[in-house]
Amino acid sequence: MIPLLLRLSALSLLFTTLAARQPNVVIILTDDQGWGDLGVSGNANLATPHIDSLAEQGITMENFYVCQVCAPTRAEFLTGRYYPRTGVSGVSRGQGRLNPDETTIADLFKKNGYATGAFGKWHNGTQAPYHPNDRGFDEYYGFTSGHWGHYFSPPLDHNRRKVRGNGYVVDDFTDHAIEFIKDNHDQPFFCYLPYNTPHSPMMISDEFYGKFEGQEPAQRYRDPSAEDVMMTRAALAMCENIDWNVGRVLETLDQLDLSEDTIVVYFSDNGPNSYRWNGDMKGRKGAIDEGGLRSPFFIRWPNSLPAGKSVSQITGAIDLLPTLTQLAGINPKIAKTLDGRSFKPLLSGTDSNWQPRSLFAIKGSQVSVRTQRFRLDAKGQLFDINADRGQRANVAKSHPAIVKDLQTQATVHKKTMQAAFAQYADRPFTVGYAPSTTLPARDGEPHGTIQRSSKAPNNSFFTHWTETDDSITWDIDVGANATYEAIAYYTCAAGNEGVTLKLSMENAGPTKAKVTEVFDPPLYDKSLERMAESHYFVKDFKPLALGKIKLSEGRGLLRLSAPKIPGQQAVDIHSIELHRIEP
Ligand SMILES: [Ca+2]
Repeated sequence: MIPLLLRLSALSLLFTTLAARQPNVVIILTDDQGWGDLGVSGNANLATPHIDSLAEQGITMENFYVCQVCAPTRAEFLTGRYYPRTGVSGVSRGQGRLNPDETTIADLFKKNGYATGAFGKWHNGTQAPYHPNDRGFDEYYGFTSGHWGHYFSPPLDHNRRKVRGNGYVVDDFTDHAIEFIKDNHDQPFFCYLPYNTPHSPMMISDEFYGKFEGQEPAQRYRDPSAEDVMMTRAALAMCENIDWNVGRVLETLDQLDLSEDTIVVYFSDNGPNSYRWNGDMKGRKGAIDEGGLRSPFFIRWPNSLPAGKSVSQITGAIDLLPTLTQLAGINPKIAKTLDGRSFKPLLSGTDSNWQPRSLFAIKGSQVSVRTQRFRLDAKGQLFDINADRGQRANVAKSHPAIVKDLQTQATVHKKTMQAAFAQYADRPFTVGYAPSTTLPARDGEPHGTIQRSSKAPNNSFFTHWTETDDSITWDIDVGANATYEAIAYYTCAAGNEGVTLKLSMENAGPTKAKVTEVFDPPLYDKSLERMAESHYFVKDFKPLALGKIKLSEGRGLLRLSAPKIPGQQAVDIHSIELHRIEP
């Protein structure tokens, strides 16, 4: 006789199987890939059959808009809200941080029983409570910064632990996503795959670059003299690598018999990172014109959505939280105002009540407004996008009433966004909100002779430290009164050993340690970076225990100094790590 418990569990398994299964969701977000960097958009310079298949088997949103740069788009996708409301203002020095009081799309799916994972470039905060593991993702593998200095087996973050990547980052992120999908194949999952290419550094293996090496692109930017063909070749090779990885994800879904039940979404976070073929559109990444803002967008869900359909209504990243939750039958209610709206009616064809709308792009004090027909650009010029995607003919004089209306809308939007963001403009870096906190060089301030290894802080370290008066400071907010074990990640050239490092805060510390060990590894090999001039410098760093420091709750400046420099220089510094010891 079968034990009752076993029979009951078999019964509940049966009911689970019979009940409408909540769809899985896979979001593929690329980085600096333009609308035009795909075969399906009409670019014959490259082949992207797997991504193109999403358009053939799913729905294309023809007029899908994102922000002009990375972190803002990610924030809008995660929250359904315009990015200045969420605390995000830019891409570096903590500007990408998404306020902890925002509800993310992952929070909503997790609350509804989904397994949640993110694999790739996060770019919405590094320290707790901004880390992806604090934002609704059970599983995280990638890097949290705005860009990364090396793409072959670089240092990465796996659920807040420092790990070394395995192979080309996009392949590596895909491997982890596939593993996550396999592990969760028998329950609903939400898999966010924010790839970090074709963002620079333009590193790509010969396997993908070979086809493009020496090739003259047949289709060019509308002003070919502005195009750097070396950059185009590398970007297109990176896009073919993305396509290969998208193919691996789709094949995994097929193998697990999950394709029918899985919503797959594909889009990019801003326009192309160089002038290359992009339809006839004006501008590139960073511009609040069509070229900087229009993204490819495909959504495939064989069980419920038609294949090969195109939707022309304007939509954007702010719409994804309401749309995807509605498709999955999840209540999208969040405590804050949603800016986006669900475009499920457009997908299913019941769009008779779709109301006209304006989509706004904001860059500092500049605003651009897109309506279904027009774009008012930041200079007040009006373009009839339906007839003139390239924004060549200013038709403001023919439509004075529309210009006036859109200018008013732009002004209101700017005031609203600036007022919303003002309260978040000054945010220190959080320490002690999780057992371990990393303060990278990116978030620090060099003083005296100390310099950054590269112009862009995102993946930099501090170098050229020669004077005992020099120091590095981090503006921090300590979340918990506690004693912290401090570690500095350093390199030290031969002859410079014997440096004393001192860590202090106004009323805390100091704690000191002497660098006794020379550690001076070479920079990572950059032979697979395809641009002649490289701004990326990466090397390994070694931990040095600085001792314990007792920090009090509240804001202050954490300072690293070197009271003794016996050699030519002190040390290079990558980051400070603070481990909270429970009081
Ligand atoms: Ca980007």
